[in-house]
Amino acid sequence: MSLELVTAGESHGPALVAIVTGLPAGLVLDKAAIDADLRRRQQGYGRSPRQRIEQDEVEVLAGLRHGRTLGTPLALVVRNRDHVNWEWGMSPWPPEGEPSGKGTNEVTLPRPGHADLAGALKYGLSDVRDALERASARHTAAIAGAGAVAKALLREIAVDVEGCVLGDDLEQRIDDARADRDTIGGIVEVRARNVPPGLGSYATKDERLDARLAATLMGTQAVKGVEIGDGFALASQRGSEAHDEILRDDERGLYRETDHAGGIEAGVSNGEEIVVRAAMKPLPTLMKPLASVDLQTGEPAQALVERSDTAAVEALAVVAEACVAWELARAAREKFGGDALADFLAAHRAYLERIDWQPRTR
Ligand code: EPS
Repeated sequence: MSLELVTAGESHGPALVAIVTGLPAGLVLDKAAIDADLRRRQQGYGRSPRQRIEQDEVEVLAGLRHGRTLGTPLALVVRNRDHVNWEWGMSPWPPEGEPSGKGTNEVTLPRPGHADLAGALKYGLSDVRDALERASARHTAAIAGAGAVAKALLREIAVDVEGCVLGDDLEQRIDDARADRDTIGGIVEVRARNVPPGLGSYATKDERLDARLAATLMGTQAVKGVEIGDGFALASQRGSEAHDEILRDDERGLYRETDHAGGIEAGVSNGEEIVVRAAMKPLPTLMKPLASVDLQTGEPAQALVERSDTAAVEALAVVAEACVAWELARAAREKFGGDALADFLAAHRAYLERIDWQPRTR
């Protein structure tokens, strides 16, 4: 049994839902810790006024009793407060009466870079809103919730995962872009410390930890590139500079002085810090719209303009952290088994003893 996650929910629908299966029974979950990650994801410079409407908070509908997991599917819900303003437009049944408020209008002006055109063509849509509502990055609130659960499991084995934005000129870039009615992207980095060696497998490509991290990050809205460790820079280096020499002393056991591999060799964690970066493209909703075509008339037009963020790079740092935590927790659950937390922890302890591995405390 592994950890599995399925999410549901549209950006302006009633709620986002995450269902997590495979969590060991007996894991303590703290609502405040999950809510803290939901709030972190909402913050950050450059977000749209939508974030003043939403006050993301988790409701747990199943799988938890008195704060401990039951080993049964865990159901998390995050309500969309903005839904009341879109009720008519996002009604699950054919609406009755007159439309009122925002969100009732059809979209026929696809934005370059969003799901609009691809979704409209794929499903033969006359109203692009049927595609863009699910494709929206609002969905990442559900991912942040599931990531907080994964981090709770990882904390039990002293693994710590942290995301951040690279580059300190972000606010200036955002101010400049907003003044130009434009948008920006950026790069985020996630580091995971004290990950035991042996997570993931080279047995098949789907089991490789690097492939799994790349897939989960590339599966996140607006991500167009992922690198592990020194990534693209390794291509221009010699083997003698690119690889991390293997050392040993009595205190530390086996260790490396460098971490060009980003903690993963042959798709398996090697015990060093896992380092992953993701590149986010500029957001596609521009207040100064790009050229498009009206799908109703076939005539040239300007792309849809509606409320949106100038940048969401700081949000991506939190979401990428959640994605990495999720895949690491999943790989740990595969390695150590344990439908009960005590068994998971006992297997982890026995494994570290067998390989004589020293925890990484730095
Ligand atoms: C998004 C458009 C904006 C973002 C949204 C993602 O939403 P709205 O159109 O309601 O202003 O704010 O992200 C979120 C709501 C969120 O919570 O992250 C898009 O088109 O992808």
